[in-house]
Amino acid sequence: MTEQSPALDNLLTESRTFPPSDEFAAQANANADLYAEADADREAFWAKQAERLHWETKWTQVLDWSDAPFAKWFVGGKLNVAYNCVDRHVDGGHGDQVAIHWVGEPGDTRDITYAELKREVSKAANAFASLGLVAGDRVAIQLQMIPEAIFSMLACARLGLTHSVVFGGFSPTALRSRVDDAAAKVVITSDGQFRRGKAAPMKANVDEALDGAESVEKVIVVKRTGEKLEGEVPWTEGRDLWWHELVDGQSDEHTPEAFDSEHPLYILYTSGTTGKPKGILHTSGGYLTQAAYTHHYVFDHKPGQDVYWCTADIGWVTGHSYIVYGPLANRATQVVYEGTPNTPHEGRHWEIIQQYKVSIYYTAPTLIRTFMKWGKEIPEKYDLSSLRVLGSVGEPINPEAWIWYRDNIGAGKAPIVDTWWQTETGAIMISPLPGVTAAKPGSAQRALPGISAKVVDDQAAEVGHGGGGYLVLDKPWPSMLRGIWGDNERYRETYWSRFADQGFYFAGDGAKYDNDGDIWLLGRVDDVMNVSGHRISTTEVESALVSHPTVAEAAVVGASDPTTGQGIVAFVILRGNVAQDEAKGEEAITALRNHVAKEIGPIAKPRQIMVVPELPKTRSGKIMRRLLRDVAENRQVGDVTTLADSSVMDLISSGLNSGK
Ligand code: 6R9
Repeated sequence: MTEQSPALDNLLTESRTFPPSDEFAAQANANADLYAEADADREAFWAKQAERLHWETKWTQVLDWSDAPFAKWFVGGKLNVAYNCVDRHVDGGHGDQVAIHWVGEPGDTRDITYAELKREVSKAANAFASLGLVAGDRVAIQLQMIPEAIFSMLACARLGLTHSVVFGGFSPTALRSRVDDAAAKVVITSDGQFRRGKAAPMKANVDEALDGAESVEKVIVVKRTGEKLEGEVPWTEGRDLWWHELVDGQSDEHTPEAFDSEHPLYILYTSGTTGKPKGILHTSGGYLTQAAYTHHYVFDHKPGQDVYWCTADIGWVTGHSYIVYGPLANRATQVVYEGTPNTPHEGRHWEIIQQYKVSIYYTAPTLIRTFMKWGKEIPEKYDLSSLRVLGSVGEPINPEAWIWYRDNIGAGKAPIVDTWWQTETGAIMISPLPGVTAAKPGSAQRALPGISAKVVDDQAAEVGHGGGGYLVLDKPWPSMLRGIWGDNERYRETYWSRFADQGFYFAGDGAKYDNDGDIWLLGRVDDVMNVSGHRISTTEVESALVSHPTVAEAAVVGASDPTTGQGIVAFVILRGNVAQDEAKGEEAITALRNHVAKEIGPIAKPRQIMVVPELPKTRSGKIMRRLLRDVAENRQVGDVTTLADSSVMDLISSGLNSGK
């Protein structure tokens, strides 16, 4: 990847920059001196950030890296994570501040103050303790976005139980393998969940998953859909307990115990390129420090003033760090929304922003492109003037989507923070700082103060400005993963073997520096195509397609090709406001192919472009290119269990077959 292909040049032509306004800069949490301060003494910098938290016992050493790649941060320190996220704010006189404006999909709402959150978490902690759970035990949680999901996570943290949240849409097989791997003693779920206006069973899936699961002693069931759910909720006497029967009668007082800074806080499974999912392990002190630090600076969050909304699901790491731990540690008032963005109508998010005067909004590029597809007329109907910071996470954001987001959601002025990080990194690593950075659409730009990232070539040598290669993290960071649950060897192998001599963490992402030395993420290294010997990233072709006025979303894969090695096959979704039949026609498709050639170069011209109604995505919004490659190569479509909506592949295949 050292040699520069024409495709890699393309993103460099994106030269628009958006410096912060004086007004924003004057009030910003961050300032440019933070970088120098962190560079001067990294450990002192992190020690200062750790002071954001309440420590029962102070640490004696900031970082112990002697057993690399197994890090220990804030060695000897003791704290309770839930105390830091809840009780501390009540003790500080903020018990009446709303912690969570919860909005249910059917329209029911609940405002939860910090005082109430403390009572709910205490009751749940007393309930879990009554089941005999002790610090170190694992609890699996498969819940939709309801308050009990957050109460459960915090109650676990309060007792030193290690939670493993499994996304609500995952299949019984996926749940079972995660329950078994962590040997979870308790599983928390609900009777059913509302999805697009309908009640769908949850408990029935959990029962299917747990058939014969040996570690599981109790299943706690939150009643959410109740009468609305068709059929009986299957029940195993002696094992299953209703949440309200177990929790409601408990005392709402509970004294938290302080745990070691390195006490395991949670396991979160993420899919590997092959084989079984990896249980990414996060611990307490360093994790919470970086979650709180990044939430404070990257979102310019002001407690008591801002209303923050992160649209992620708690089944994803973004929900852990930027709904539960970071914001609550920082005494945020936040919106938590249960449902999908188009239930009951496509303006639902904007309606919620208008109603609660949301000031910070953090979402994923896939959703921004979906909003583009629905059309700007929809957000135009709402008052979004409360918004002052916009965030993006999960994928590279195409410059066109970035500009659309800023213009149509951010009134042409809200700073956008494009935040790069991973389940493994635990918290944001590369991002502009609002009020400091002159933002560039499509680039995450620069490692945060205290963090070090580099783009290197195959030989681990840092590439020059304008060069592309692999993204590595060359220094340990507080919220880094502490391993893969039960598999130290796989941890070393997956992340630390590629650049073992240099001790770099291999992120698995392709990246490049532009001429100013800013970092552009180019997608997973396995998403790089090789067309006639030219390395072209899927991201770049997708960006070129989305920059065309008829295209809302695009996914690009490299399909094997007898002459060129790989050929570029693109799947596109058209924008809502274009004449669909015309835009699907041969002429329009040729125009699109030429558009890509013009934007990137003839080598990047897609061999084939297919217009589809939907794209296969995981719930965290990542396109599953593996499945599209199956379609492009005329294979039977592979495992779809991690898709947010598994019917999408049928929709794509049937659309294509009928179109031919
Ligand atoms: C937080 C999260 C991690 C992978 C990561 C990269 C992609 C995330 C990005 C981004 C470009 C961004 N990614 N944020 N790529 N720009 N701002 O998404 O965690 O689900 O573990 O995914 O997502 O490829 O390696 P996770």
